[in-house]
Amino acid sequence: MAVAVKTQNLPLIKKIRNIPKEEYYVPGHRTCAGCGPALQYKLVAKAAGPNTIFLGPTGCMYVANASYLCTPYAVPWMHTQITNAGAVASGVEAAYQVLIRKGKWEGELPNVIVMAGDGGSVDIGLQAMSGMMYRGHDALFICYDNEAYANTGIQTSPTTPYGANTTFTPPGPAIPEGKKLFPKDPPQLVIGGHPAVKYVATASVAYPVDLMNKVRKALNVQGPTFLHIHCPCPKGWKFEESKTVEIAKLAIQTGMWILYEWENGEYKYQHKPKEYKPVREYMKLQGRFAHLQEAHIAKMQAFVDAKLKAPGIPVEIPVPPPRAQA
Ligand SMILES: Cc1ncc(C[n+]2csc(CCOP(=O)(O)OP(=O)(O)O)c2C)c(N)n1
Ligand code: SF4
Ligand SMILES: [Mg+2]
Repeated sequence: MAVAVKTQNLPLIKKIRNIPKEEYYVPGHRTCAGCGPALQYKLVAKAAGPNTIFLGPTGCMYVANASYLCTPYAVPWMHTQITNAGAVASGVEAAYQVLIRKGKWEGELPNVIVMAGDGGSVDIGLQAMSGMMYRGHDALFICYDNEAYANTGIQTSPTTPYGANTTFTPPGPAIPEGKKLFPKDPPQLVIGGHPAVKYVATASVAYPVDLMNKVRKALNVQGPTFLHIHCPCPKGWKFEESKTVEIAKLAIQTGMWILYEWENGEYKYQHKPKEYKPVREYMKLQGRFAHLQEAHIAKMQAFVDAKLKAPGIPVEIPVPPPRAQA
């Protein structure tokens, strides 16, 4: 007889003092001082707890964490190719469903969590992520967004902001602003194309309780879920490593990052400032924007102003003309 699949119900955290003390992402890794992705990993692992399996596609959160046969993961973790984390997560989840149904695994279905960079989720890893969501696997896909292909030397990715200086978008006489394109919108990609997904949220390392509760809500939902987590990267964004949380907060205070949840078609916003600061306040602390001229900053401000009219909902963004006419 088939056995019903038991799923977890993780309680929401009301106050900082209720955050579990146990760590499942422990010290001893080799990420840079002030690494935003490492901070979010610690928070996600705490929120998810011991009954968790992480899938880690290639990127800083694999390479800088797992070196010389040592890892900081105190729960099962598996490396995947940068291209296929969604496919591996699908296989892990499907295997547990079968084991439980056949009575060969007596516990609850583990939390299956993909911890992918922006490259491993909405660029090189997009097809596998989309497949996992399309087929409706019970897994959480996290895009920890440091807005670059950081591990291979800070190359531009589809979430790198307009105007950023990366190793593939160096500013120069021909293109003074560095990156010309505006970023992709990962949550909207997921919401727009995947009817099986019922919960999507954005989060930030600046608001740990909000982040952890979004992890728990996503894990409590049966089916595929998606979190987009803003993670400042001192090396790639060129800022002092003690300012990671300050920069993350400024992103929200200037409208460069919007915190929201999308649940069954409804939007809810969190930590929305009463008044937004100019984007310049956020940009001036980061060396990746140091070359920008007034006109470029004004273009960024106009983009953010348009986004804030309908936060979380796609807006028309400036796109370059077809290449032949450029
Ligand atoms: C198919 C493939 N292409 C390129 C690479 C090289 N590569 C390894 S890590 C990486 C950067 C990944 O960027 P992201 O997913 O954003 O994670 P981050 O390093 O920023 O944490 C790249 C391009 C690879 N491993 N596999
Ligand atoms: S390059 Fe950025 S993301 Fe990678 S370990 Fe350093 S701070 Fe973290
Ligand atoms: Mg990245």
